[in-house]
Order: sequence, then structure tokens, then C-alpha cells
Amino acid sequence: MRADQEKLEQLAAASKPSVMAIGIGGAGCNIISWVKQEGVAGGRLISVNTDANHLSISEADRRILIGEKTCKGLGCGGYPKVGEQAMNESIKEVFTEVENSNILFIVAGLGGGTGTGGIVELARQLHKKFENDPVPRLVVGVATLPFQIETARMGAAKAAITQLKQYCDTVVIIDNDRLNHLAGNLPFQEALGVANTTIGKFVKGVTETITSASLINLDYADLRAIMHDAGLASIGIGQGKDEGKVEHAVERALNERLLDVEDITKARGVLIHISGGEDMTLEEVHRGGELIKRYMPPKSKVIWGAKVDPNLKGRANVMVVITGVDSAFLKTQKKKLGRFKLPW
Ligand SMILES: Nc1nc2c(ncn2[C@@H]2O[C@H](COP(=O)(O)OP(=O)(O)OP(=O)(O)O)[C@@H](O)[C@H]2O)c(=O)[nH]1
Ligand SMILES: [Mg+2]
Repeated sequence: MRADQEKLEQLAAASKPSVMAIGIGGAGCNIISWVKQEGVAGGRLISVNTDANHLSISEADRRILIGEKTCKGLGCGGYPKVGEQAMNESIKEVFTEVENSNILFIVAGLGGGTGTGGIVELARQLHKKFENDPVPRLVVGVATLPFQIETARMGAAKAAITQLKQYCDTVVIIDNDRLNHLAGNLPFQEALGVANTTIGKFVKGVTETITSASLINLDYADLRAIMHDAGLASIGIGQGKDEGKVEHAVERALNERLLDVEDITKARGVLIHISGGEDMTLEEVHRGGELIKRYMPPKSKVIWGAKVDPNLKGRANVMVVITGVDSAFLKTQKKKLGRFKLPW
């Protein structure tokens, strides 16, 4: 009887997913600050850093200074090993926050010390902690690749991704260079701003698609079907306006992917999130979804959600998350910025 009750309670908890996003290191905290400023319905935001100064200007629901003994609040100076130690030192404090979350986004810019070492160590510890947990959880790593000019940081980033793949359900990789290229080669600070906004939108978009009522709802099971044990993922974003806005936005999102996917025909699934003004029709949304279905390999799972946003009159925004892909960068460490052509 008691066991039944416990089980029901666990299942009830799982059917109302709670989402948490944890930013680690400078870039991770900047991204969380962006989401905090924008607001996110149904998600809790945590920032962790070894750098007390940076943490003090970060915005989050909770800020945790990690590795106080190891780093004395001064950062890791670019050493991932130190970031790993710092996370390990403070893991109990971080764990007090994650207990009730079903979906965890762990977010960092790869290439420095705190983010690189910290995200891998956190992923490893979460994997161990949740391994035999009766409540299904989803741990999604979200990481940026260093800019091309940061050559010395590429090796550490690549090593971190290899490990993240082992410990996370999905690792969404955003190539800072590719994003900058798409945004029109901006000055460094502005490029970072675009990166933070894009990644922030991804976290906010996925969270709100499953926590708040939408035109077409996605639930936790949908998300799990696409993201559980799914390896690497690439996201793409696109905007469209007026006649055919959803279709145009879909096409752009498929073209403007933020990671060089090696072979799209091997993709495991795709999640599409469409938002548009009150003028957006269900038919338009379905056409957008069908377009992506036609484009993806026949066996891949395609799920979509849609939301009306009154601020988007006459416009549509589309985000696609393609999971189970390979990246040329990981094999060769060279980045490709080539365009992808639609097959029609
Ligand atoms: N998207 C994005 N990337 C950033 C930002 N700041 C830095 N980066 C990238 O992220 C990498 C890591 O930088 P940080 O996050 O500042 O480093 P950290 O993890 O704090 O590491 P330490 O300062 O060495 O402890 C850099 O090499 C950049 O490529 C940011 O605000 N947004
Ligand atoms: Mg730092």
C-alpha cells in the first residue's frame, strides 16, 4: 500500500516536470543572467562560478560560489582541472538544488577553467547520482565551442565534449564562430551577446514549451523521446514574416544551424518549436512541421510545439533541435562553415 502510494507520488511528480538551468563559469553565468532578465515560466535558474566578482554581477534565482578553498573566489585561470576540483569541492551544495528537477540544463562556454572542468564534473556526478533513480530525469548539456582565434582552447573543449557525451542525455553544441558568421561577423563583445541571447532563447523556449500551455503542447515524454541518450545535438534558428512566414522560418532554421552537422541522414530526431503572432494559423504550423518531416531521414522522430506570442504580429520564429548527430569538428578539430542546401 505504502509502496503504491510512493510510486504514485513519484509518477505524479514526474508528470509535472520541473526544469532547472545551471550556468557554470563566466559564459554559463552570462547566459543564465540573460534568461533571468527575460524571465522564464516554470524554470529555476542557478549560477555557479569560482570567480566571486563575476558571480556578484550575475543574475539568477540562486548563486553558488564553488571551490572556495581551491580558488579563493578568484577563478580558475583557464585550467579545467582546477574547475573540476572546484565543482567536486562544492558538489553537495549544488546537489541541494537539483533534487526536485526532472530536466536539467547544464550550460557553459568551453575553453576556460571553471566552465570546462566544472560542467564535465557536474555531468559526471549527476550521471552517478541519477543512475538508479526511479524518477526519470533528463540532463542536457549546453556548451559553446571557443572562437577560432582561441586556438589554444580547442583541445580542452574537444576533450570536454567527448566526456559530456558520455554523461549527458544530449549535448547541444553551439559554435560561437558559426553563430557570429550568421550574425554578420560582429565585434567580439557583440558576438558574445548574440551567443548568449540564442542559447538563452533555446533554454527558455524548451522550458516553456513543456511548462506552459501552448497552441500545440509538448510534454516531458515527447522531450525524452528525442533527447534521452541522444548524443550530440545541433540547434538552428530562423525567422520569417508575412505570407509563408512559418515555412521561411523553418528553411532558415534548417540552414542556420549552429554546429556543423556531419551527416544529417543519421539524425535521430528533431524537436521544433514555432512561435508566432496571433495571426499564425494551425495550418501554417502544420505545414512547417511537415516541411521538416520531409527533410529529415524517414526513421527519425519529429515532434513539434507551437506558441502564440502577441508581440510577434505578422512574424514567426522557429527553433529546431536536431539530435543524434555527429560533428566534423569533433573528428578533425577543423570547423566548416559551409551552407546546407534544401533538397527542393
Ligand atoms: N557564448 C558566450 N561565450 C563566452 C562568453 N564569455 C566567454 N565565452 C566563451 O567561453 C569560453 C570560456 O570562457 P569563460 O566562461 O569566461 O571561462 P570560465 O569557465 O569562467 O573559466 P575561468 O575564468 O578560467 O575559470 C571562452 O573561451 C569563450 O569562447 C559569453 O558571455 N558568452
Ligand atoms: Mg571565469
